[in-house]
Amino acid sequence: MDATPIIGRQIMRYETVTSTNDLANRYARLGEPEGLVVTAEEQTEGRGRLGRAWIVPAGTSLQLSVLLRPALNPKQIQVLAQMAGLAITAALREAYGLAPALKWPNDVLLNGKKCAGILIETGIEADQLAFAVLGIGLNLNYAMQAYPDLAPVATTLADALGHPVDRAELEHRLLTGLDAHYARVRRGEALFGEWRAQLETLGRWVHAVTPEGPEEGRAVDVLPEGTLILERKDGSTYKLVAGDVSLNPGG
Ligand code: BT5
Repeated sequence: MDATPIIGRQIMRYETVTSTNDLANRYARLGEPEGLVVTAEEQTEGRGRLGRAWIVPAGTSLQLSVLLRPALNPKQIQVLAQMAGLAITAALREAYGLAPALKWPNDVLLNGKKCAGILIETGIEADQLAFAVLGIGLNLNYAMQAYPDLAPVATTLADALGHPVDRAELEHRLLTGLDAHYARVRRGEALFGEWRAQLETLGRWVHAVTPEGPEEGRAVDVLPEGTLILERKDGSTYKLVAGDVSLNPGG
């Protein structure tokens, strides 16, 4: 057992920031030790992957970034997203009896809609991983109805439960879970099997926008470093390394 908790041994709380990932990246470059957590009530430039925006009303939710310095090579970085996905789903199951699922590559779903997103950013020096920043956004105490563009695909815990949740309690539970999973990562354990078992994308017919154009097929497998394998109608396969899929019941 690792006796000392790493994640959350220092928590810096801000009112308004551009992005908690910006601050965590800055602290990383200043040499702060791993485990530092940066949280904010409000992000003016909260971001997702591929330059997309992460939009959340101030003071409602969990928006946090964790500075990590794992002994991983850059190709293994997906284990950090797997660790975050597992910690989030465990917290939601244990605290509220919810039945969350994971969607490839990095989303957490409740009732088929996204309630949390994960953003990993890395600092690479001489081909080595110097640090990683694990950003987590988890929608809590607001109604997604107020965001008509997102409402068809996104949700909040309050929407799923019908009542608000205790944010401090959930933050503590999430950080404790992240720390426990990070201890496993440091011991070299694979989290992939557990993560894969919760991945509702597998077996589904999906559409994807890829660098080579649109693709569609059945998601038949996923590889530990994150690549999703699609089987097209003609039986050929396509390996989706990055991007997004939309789940589609047809096909
Ligand atoms: C993500 O990106 O889902 C990663 C989100 C990470 C946010 C955290 S908050 C703390 C830290 N600081 C940051 O600046 N970021 C991290 P991606 O898979 O690219 O999804 C982005 C897409 O999700 C957007 O294009 C929208 O379609 C949708 N989206 C935006 N805001 C959302 C929300 N609050 N809930 C659900 N979906 C949302």
